[in-house]
Amino acid sequence: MNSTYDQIIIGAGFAGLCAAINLKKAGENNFVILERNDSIGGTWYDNHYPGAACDVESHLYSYSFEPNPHWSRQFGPQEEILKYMEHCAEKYDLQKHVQLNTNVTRAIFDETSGTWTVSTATGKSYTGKVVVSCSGGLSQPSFPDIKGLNTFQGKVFHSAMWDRTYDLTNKTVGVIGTGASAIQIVPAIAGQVKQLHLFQRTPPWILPKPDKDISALRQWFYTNLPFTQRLHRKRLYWQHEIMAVGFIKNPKILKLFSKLALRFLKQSVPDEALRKKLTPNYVMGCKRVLITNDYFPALNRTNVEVVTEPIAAINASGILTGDGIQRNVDALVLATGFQAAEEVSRFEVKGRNGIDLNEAWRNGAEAYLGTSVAGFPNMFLVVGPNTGLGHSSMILMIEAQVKLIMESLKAMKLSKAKFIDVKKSAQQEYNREIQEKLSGTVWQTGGCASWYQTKSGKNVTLWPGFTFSFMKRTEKFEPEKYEMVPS
Ligand code: N01
Repeated sequence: MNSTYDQIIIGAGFAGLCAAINLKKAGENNFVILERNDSIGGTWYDNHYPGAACDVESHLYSYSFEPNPHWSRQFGPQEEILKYMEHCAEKYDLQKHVQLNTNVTRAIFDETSGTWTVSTATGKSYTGKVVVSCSGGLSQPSFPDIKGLNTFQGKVFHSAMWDRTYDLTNKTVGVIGTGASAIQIVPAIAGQVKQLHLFQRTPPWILPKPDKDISALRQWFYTNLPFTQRLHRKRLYWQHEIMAVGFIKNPKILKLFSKLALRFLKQSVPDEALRKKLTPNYVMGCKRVLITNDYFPALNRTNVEVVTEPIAAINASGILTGDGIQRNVDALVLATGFQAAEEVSRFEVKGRNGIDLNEAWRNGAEAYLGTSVAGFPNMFLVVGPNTGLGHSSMILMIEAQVKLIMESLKAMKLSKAKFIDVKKSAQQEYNREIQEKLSGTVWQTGGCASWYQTKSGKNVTLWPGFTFSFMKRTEKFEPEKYEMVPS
């Protein structure tokens, strides 16, 4: 069975919904959104582990065109973010465009017709002039390569695949990983479980989270005097942009924040031995800086142990560390992150002359403005290579990319092009510039390994600049950077 559309959007997370809303606003209605899950929401649907919340303030981590005056907290919890997304889908009448449980397996471009054929695991295929891939930068869970993991007889969770039907009460639990997910999970379950063993490989840098309820009065102001909400968003925006100076321009600025973090650690963890385990030995910012108020208190609990001895193996009953100590556990939480830099395309993509996207990206993913890849015409990526942020809200980048896509579609329509293909030279020049800028940043020089980089050390995930500079570059379609193939 084949259905024909003007645009095919892959993924119904923040990026996919943003693309769909903008298509609607431009009067386009013949598009489909293919979503692998049984609901919209993307990462905010997948990541429903206990304690899941955003670590960017909700008034910034939301669409600029769809302010929500009713955020209950500074940093919205997962359920509230998902509800906001559902509200957007309903308001812009998107549900009728969404095909759930539709996992894309392949996208093939036909140069003669200038169309893409997208196949799915359900056996259905879709033809469209344009593909907007919004399949997520952090959507493929990464499972640790630990000997014996599959021999464990208890319950195993990945943080992004939480099983809410499993009751952790009075269980002995092992948590592997101390990233952004783990620091939310550990405090949320520490009081419920009998014993928690937290296996830490690298301690994260942690700052206090300026989180609090948003009062009814403030919500009233935001509802009735919308400029107050806009002002609040602006203030948050600039607060975050200032952080970029430290990450990109002058890592010395981060020294100040490191001092703050060390003081926070000292105040929060009285036990010196534990504090030592929790003290990072790399430059702040090299890995994502985490914010939390309840992680250290959770680690101070008598039923929580921080294990820094490397894991030697997992066996049927638990975890064996290098020092020969076996810790038996009922459940194992893998808060081990996502395949980001190493993950090339999740599904097969074939562009002009049958070139394969994974093959084109074998030395690390790259695109022009994170959006177009030479040889893959009329395919646009949202949250593509080097569009991630270490300092602010991804929604800002998503909106900028979608704006560029809309401009590209407009230009294509005006010139009656069959398809547009970014020039290889433009892509190469852009990526040379990006890699050069990245070379001086804390992400490359900070002395850590992170999901930002490929195994060879190439940073293919982060945008090395301010968000306003990305917005500026994506504001207009530059015809000279593309090959416009006439109909
Ligand atoms: O994953 P991570 P995450 N043995 O990759 C450890 C976003 N996010 O899911 O640091 C032992 O950060 C690994 O150790 P090390 C956010 O962008 C946002 O927590 O590599 N340990 C690390 O401690 C974030 O950056 C929110 O030495 C192993 C951990 O697992 C991104 O998602 C919330 C191991 C993985 O940390 C990913 O965060 C949550 C092994 N074999 C996530 N393999 C918001 O609030 C890995 N580890 C918006």
